[in-house]
Order: sequence, then C-alpha cells, then structure tokens
Amino acid sequence: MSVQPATPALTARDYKSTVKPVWCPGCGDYSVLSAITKALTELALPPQDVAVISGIGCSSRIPAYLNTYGFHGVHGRATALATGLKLSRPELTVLVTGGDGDGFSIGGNHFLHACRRNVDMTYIVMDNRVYGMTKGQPSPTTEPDWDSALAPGGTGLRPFNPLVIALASGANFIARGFAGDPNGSAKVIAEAIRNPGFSFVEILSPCVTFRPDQREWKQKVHAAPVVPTEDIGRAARRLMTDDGYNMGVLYIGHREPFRLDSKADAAPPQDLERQFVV
Ligand SMILES: Cc1ncc(C[n+]2csc(CCOP(=O)(O)OP(=O)(O)O)c2C)c(N)n1
Ligand code: SF4
Repeated sequence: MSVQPATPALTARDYKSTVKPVWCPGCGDYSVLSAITKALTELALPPQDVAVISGIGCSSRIPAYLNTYGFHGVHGRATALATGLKLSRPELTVLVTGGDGDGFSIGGNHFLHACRRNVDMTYIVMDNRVYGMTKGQPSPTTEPDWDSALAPGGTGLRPFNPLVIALASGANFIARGFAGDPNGSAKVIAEAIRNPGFSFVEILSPCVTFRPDQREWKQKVHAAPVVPTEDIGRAARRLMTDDGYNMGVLYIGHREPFRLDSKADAAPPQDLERQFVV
C-alpha cells in the first residue's frame, strides 16, 4: 500500500501574491490584507477556491495582492460583479473588498440590493471616511465638520451609517473591525465567511495621508460590550445608538441565501447567450 505524502498546511503566505502593495507607509489597508490572509488560513480554504472582487480605490487594490482568483473591477460595481460570479460559480468562496467611497457613494445602490439579495458572500469595506485614491474628498461616512482644502469648514452633511443601512436592507451578518487589530479583524472575517448569505464587515482602516487625525482611532475603538444578537429589533436599536467604534460581531441573521434554482443552474451560459442573438 502506497502512503500518500501529507499535504502541508496552508499558511498566510500561501494567500499572498508576489505583487508588492503600493499603499502609503502606515496605511491601514496593509493590516486588512493581513487579516484576510489570516482568516483564509484559519478556514484552510485552497486559494483556487476563493475569488476576491473589488471596485476602484486604494482599498480596492486588494485582489492584486492575493494569490486567489481576483477581479479589480469598475468603481462602485464590485458587489454586482460578485453577485454574478457567485450565482454562476456557487462552489467558490466570494469576498468583496473596497472603500467607503466605492461602496456607499457610487456603489450605494448596489450595496442596498446586495444586502437585499442575500447571495452568499462577504463584503469587507475598509472605511477611512475619505476618498484616498483621488486625494481626499469627503465620502458618505465623513464627519460633517471634517475640515479640508477640498471642503473648507466641512460638508455639514449627516454621515451615512453603513451598518444600520445593511441591517435595514437585509444583510445576514454585520460586524466591525479595526485595522490596528489584525487578529481581531481576521476572526471577524472568518466568522463572516462561515455565515451563509450576505455578510457585511466594516473595518476602520486609517488613511494616514489624508486623515492623519484617524491615528486617534486606536484610543477610541473598544470591544462591543454585549454578545452578538440574532434579534433584528435589538440589533436595530444597538446599531442606531452605536458610537461607531464598537468592535466585533454585532448581528447574526438566519435568512436563507439566494441561489439559482437547479434548472437555471444547469443551463450553460452558451444557451443563455443564444437567446439574445438578434
Ligand atoms: C466611474 C468612476 N468615477 C470616479 C472614479 C474616480 N475614483 C477612483 S477611486 C475613487 C474613490 C475612492 O475612494 P474609496 O472607495 O473610499 O477608497 P480609498 O481610496 O479611500 O481606499 C474615485 C472617486 C472612477 N475611477 N470611476
Ligand atoms: S492615500 Fe490613504 S488610503 Fe490610499 S494608500 Fe495612502 S494612506 Fe492608504
């Protein structure tokens, strides 16, 4: 009887590509990349079974730095791309990565409908409350009084609360992490991937270049004082009164994820294409 050599266990390094990140030194996105590779290692997912989809922005560069399948797509369209992918290739573990501008501004409508559709994927938003890549414009999560050369005196606009919107729109799992705690973020991401349906993880990821004030986040973040709730009413109250710095899993839902039925699943894409030939 031949003895098969044992497959060596995957390490975080196995999920990293050879492309060197070009983020500014100190950018929170380095830690989020590390948290994602740690989470994939914990789940022992073969890199070829994972696809990471993004839009455009500094944070959206993540797929290039991973050794999984990846798609660096169109600004604001990452969840739509990921929905199509997951429905046609349900065996893949699908992650979506991007920024607050990408996901909540130009991609805001797609965000709502991704939550509503509840297709099984994990959406990780590196929220730095600014458009980093295009040099510091305020985003939907920017504080109203954040003063900058591009918005002197601040926008005066009420910030968008992504966790509340995710809950109201049907997300099946809601959590928050902090780039300064990659191990804590990795645990949250692993749990989000394990939970079926649309999982939303906001990771506070400082933009050290345009928001140096975010270095204070280290002092502001704290573990959520209560365990995750499965009660949507309680989650709504908790998220509406949240101070924005509660870390951990905040809501776990039990909605059945949306899947294509087996008949649609069985139809090869060529058959579908034929129906549209004019
Ligand atoms: C359709 C379209 N509109 C605008 C842009 C310009 N653009 C590129 S990235 C970006 C914002 C990025 O901000 P965010 O998503 O918060 O990511 P960050 O760079 O902060 O990680 C914008 C407006 C674009 N690439 N495509
Ligand atoms: S501009 Fe901001 S978000 Fe972009 S790489 Fe630099 S620190 Fe990171």
